[in-house]
Amino acid sequence: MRVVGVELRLVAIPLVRPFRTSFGEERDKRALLVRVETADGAVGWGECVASPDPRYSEEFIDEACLALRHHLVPSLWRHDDLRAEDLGRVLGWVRGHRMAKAALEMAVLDAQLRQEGRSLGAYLGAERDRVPCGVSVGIPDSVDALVEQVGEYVERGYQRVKLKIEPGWDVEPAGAVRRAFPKVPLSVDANAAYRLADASMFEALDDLELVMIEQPLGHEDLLDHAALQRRIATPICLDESIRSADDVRTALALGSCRIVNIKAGRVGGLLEARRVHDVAREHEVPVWCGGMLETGIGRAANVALAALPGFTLPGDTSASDRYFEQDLTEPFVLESDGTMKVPTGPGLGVEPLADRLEAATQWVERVDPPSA
Ligand code: OSB
Ligand code: MG
Repeated sequence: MRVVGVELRLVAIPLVRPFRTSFGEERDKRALLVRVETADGAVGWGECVASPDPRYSEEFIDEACLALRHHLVPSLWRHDDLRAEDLGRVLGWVRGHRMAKAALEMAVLDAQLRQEGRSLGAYLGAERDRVPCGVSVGIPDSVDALVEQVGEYVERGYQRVKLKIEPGWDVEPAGAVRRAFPKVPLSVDANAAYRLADASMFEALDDLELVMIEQPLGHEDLLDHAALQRRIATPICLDESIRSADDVRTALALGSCRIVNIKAGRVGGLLEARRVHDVAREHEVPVWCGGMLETGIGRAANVALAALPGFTLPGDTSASDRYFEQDLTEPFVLESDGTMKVPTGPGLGVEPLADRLEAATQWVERVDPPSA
């Protein structure tokens, strides 16, 4: 495959409710989309999970654009016979910028698989046609509002509810939710907001029988996570700390976690995400698919990934209507059993709807090969 042109596009879509975490609040979803065209006329779409500000990770939308425009996309021009499997090598000279790399890989892979008439799930090794879904609940204004929101999601059938916590909003709201819903699988996500000195708060959370505590400590604090895991019974799940399959090997060797959240964007792409999955599986460590409030484009990839056999816990693969009034693609829906169908069409199996895309677009820029 020869890539002959790339389009970068910023879209913005209002969220149905603001999403607040320990690191900030989002009221609309902004996403950088990547569209590649090949010499044979195939088209592929990718979605970059970088946010406008470098709060969740050091990556952010503007720098992802720069990395794509000046370094990543131009690396493709020299290759006449390119496949997605080559991108690790072709883009490997660029250090970091994993979210930007992942978006380009998704687009190339989508084009490649569309050409082959093969679905992303089948390509990755999906073993299921539906995946169990959880939901991630932002920090609202009050405990009552939280309990009400959780009730809505439980009613809809989500199989696991994750509460965002931060210092001052932890044991009390999580306890209130646990009392209101004694049987619902619950987890909390601190997004790196605590320190090992806060261990007693995590010990108190043990009483709530959570499925896991996600990223309690700083993203570089693998030793402290191991120390915390030795002090608490609830499994620690790492999100921000895991940026590669090598990171998982290190974290598991240290005992820093017992569960891994996999986000393809965070680890540099779907192929590295599969390697993360494989390492965890060899260690019999459960993984689940995280989310970054993706539009239908990124969601399609998440749901395909989540169908791999090691994804044994419900993911943050919620339905389109949990995020948006109108998604960019046909909506992803929650089935009555709390699962979501894995797309079966070629490539991602979805594409942006022209009118939605038009309405959401903030700007479009082309990156073309130097004219011969
Ligand atoms: O930590 O998992 C996280 C959203 C944006 C950034 C980080 C995280 C999240 C979520 C939402 O928890 C998951 C989703 O529903 O997409
Ligand atoms: Mg998280």
